[in-house]
Amino acid sequence: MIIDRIKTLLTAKLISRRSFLKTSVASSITLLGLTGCGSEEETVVAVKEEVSSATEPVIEETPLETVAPREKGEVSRQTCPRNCHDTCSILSEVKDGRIINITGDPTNPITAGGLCVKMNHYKSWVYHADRLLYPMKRVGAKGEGKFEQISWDEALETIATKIKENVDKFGPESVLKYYYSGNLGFVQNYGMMHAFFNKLGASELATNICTLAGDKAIPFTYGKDKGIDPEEYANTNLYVSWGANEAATNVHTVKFIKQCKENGGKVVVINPVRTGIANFADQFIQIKPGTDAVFVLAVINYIIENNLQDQAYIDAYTIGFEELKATASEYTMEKASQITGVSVEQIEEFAKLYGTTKPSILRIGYGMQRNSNGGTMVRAITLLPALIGAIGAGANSGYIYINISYWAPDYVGGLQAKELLQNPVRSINMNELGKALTGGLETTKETPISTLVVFNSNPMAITQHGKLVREGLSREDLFTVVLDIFRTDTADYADIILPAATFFEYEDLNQDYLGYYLRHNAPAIEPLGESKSNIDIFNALAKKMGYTEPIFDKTEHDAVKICLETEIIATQGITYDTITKQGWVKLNIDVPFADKKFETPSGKIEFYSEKLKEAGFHPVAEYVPTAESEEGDKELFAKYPLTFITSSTKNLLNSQMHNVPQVRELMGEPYVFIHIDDATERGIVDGDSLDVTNDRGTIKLIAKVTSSITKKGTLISYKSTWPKLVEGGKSINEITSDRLADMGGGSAYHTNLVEVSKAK
Ligand SMILES: Nc1nc2c(c(=O)[nH]1)N[C@H]1C(S)=C(S)[C@@H](COP(=O)(O)OP(=O)(O)OC[C@H]3O[C@@H](n4cnc5c(=O)[nH]c(N)nc54)[C@H](O)[C@@H]3O)O[C@H]1N2
Ligand SMILES: Nc1nc2c(c(=O)[nH]1)N[C@H]1C(S)=C(S)[C@@H](COP(=O)(O)OP(=O)(O)OC[C@H]3O[C@@H](n4cnc5c(=O)[nH]c(N)nc54)[C@H](O)[C@@H]3O)O[C@H]1N2
Ligand code: SF4
Ligand SMILES: [Mo]
Repeated sequence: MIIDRIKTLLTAKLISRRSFLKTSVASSITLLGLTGCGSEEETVVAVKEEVSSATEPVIEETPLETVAPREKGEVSRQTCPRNCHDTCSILSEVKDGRIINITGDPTNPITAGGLCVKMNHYKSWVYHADRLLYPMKRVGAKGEGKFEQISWDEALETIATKIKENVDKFGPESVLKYYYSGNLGFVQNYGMMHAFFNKLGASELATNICTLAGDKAIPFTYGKDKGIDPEEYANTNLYVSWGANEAATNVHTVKFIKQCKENGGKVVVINPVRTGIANFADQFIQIKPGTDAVFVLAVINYIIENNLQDQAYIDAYTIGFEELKATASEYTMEKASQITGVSVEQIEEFAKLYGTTKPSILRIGYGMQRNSNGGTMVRAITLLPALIGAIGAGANSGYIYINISYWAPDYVGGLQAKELLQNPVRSINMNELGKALTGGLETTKETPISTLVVFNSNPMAITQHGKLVREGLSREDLFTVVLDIFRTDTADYADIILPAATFFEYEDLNQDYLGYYLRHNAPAIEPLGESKSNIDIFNALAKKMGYTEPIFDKTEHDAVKICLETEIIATQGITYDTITKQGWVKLNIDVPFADKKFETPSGKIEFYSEKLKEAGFHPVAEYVPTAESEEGDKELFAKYPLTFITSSTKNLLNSQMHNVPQVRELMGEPYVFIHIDDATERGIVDGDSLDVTNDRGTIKLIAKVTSSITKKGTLISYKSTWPKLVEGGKSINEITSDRLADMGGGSAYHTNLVEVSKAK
């Protein structure tokens, strides 16, 4: 049986390569690019999975007996709306009202035919036996998970009545929406639901949970964050992966990074974790978490001491070079090596390479800035490309962080009816949900939150300091409504659960937040059971509340059209017909900073920033230890000496897919990588069940003992399993910190000290 299966896969792989070559060169590269990008022991599974996904679209073309004939159906085009850089274009086939096949669209250059290990299981997700198909009301205790089916009318009536009651008693600001990125569609995430809360006068939710410290840091240097096109990785001479994990979080760019190498370029990884890219990088710098600013300043010092900077560029387009020189001179190689755990030779090797290679691209990941010193780390990194004149020097030169600032706000403004908000309202930072619900915030002390409406998020799995979030959601006086596709841990605390449709069941518009594409999502099938899209749900609720504004009569189709009429899209000649024809269109975006105009106070790149100083930071850059580290808190470190990083895994997309049995089988029990020295000191061997503990709580993980994935002192696990699906009922975010990053009020998930022991 197994041999037959492997034979089928291998035959199909060959066939698929052949026919992919026929269809598009880019898609064949995807096949090559996707294989071998997983880390160590994960690679075998990854190869099998990606092969199976890549073969799906072409099986019908093969006459071989080993491959079963596949049914054909009507094809429509979707876009994967997950919070994933790739934003894959999808083709699905429908027969008799049911999806029979889901594949990547081979015509798109980025996503080129394959999906990813997790979303290869999209069909099992759409038709999952646990899909919520009807509205439900809670009949057990909060968190117990006992619900009873009710009608839509009863559900909406109950919600409208309770909201009105709570608004009368406590005021509209006692109502809070909690949403984030379960679905990043312009309509279904940023659309008219916000008009509903504006009309109500509910509290604002300050987003985001993901990139804020970096978002805030970059403009100090460049005025605005404008990253290069990731397809250009293939055309550069040096690609630096800095605190990113492309092989897990951005799989379709791995082929471009490999092309960079194939063309003679160099690849460097700077990360405390040996990522998939590190496996083929020319240099892997396994840095101590939270210390990147020291590394950068030592590199800058070396570049200036060796006169490798681009002085003509610096003189023309920057201010503060002398201050930069003076600041960097304090960061000697020896000091940097001691703090970062990277050898002097390695720092020098990188400095020489970076100082002498053009063009180069710095890929700044998001993991690093989820730290109490995340903003200062990103600020320091942004100084590097300016020093060597890489900014505005061409399409394949510069840096890339999150490209969404080019366009997003322009698209959705019209859907949110901001004019309906009559008075200014308080804003609650989504990173402090636990505190907000339990009276731990100044802003919620006087008017506690009475009503919580959750959509596109699963805070019990993804939000920091889970113990507090659970405490808050358990409050008997809190009325909670959850819109979701599944009965998540969060939904278990709801008074009313509303069944949400999947993106195969509604229309939307999406934008890559890294690539330069705009993509359309057409519905493939009718919503399953009585499920409804977010927009349909909020429109119906608005009617129950008695709202008569025309915005609540707009359908999702209307909303897509409104977005397409906004200036940035309309001026590029993109219409409904053009976008729906192929499902995606590449936006015409200039080479970032080609005009050398910077929206900083000086109009130049600012090595020295007065604004940064006014905000309470070093005006150039500095090293600040993280709040939970040996230097940051000696007492805490004595108790909890291990830094616990919990970033992405290729098997999940945040909390999504963890409830799909095939995916859980692939992943196995949640695990943590522990360095062999740390394990030995504690009598831990590979496979042991561990208690991972700090003052916020204890969770259970299986030990994976390693000598290379992480260094001594750092533990690596991943976000964001469902608490109810793991041993002990508590997952990663039970023990992560809800302290805020230094800039922008961002999250600091990785500023997290723990101790481990064999499970009791
Ligand atoms: N420990 C740790 N935790 C982290 C992070 C970390 O680095 N470490 N990273 C954080 C980051 S960066 C992020 S962005 C967050 C992400 O966290 P979230 O934004 O919560 O994202 P997801 O887990 O993808 O999705 C949440 C829910 O949305 C639902 N959903 C999907 N589509 C729809 C729809 O169309 N309608 C409705 N109503 N629901 C839908 C899904 O079923 C799922 O239950 O996690 C954060 N959590
Ligand atoms: N498969 C998959 N893909 C995803 C997601 C997912 O959950 N699964 N999540 C999506 C979301 S919401 C986001 S925001 C993006 C995130 O995309 P990425 O930024 O690529 O991923 P992260 O996993 O958050 O963190 C990246 C890396 O930061 C490193 N890191 C942590 N601390 C430090 C540090 O102090 N210094 C340095 N140099 N590195 C550090 C971690 O080791 C990790 O490898 O990915 C998206 N794509
Ligand atoms: S999760 Fe990312 S890589 Fe996977 S299908 Fe969706 S967009 Fe593509
Ligand atoms: Mo994120």
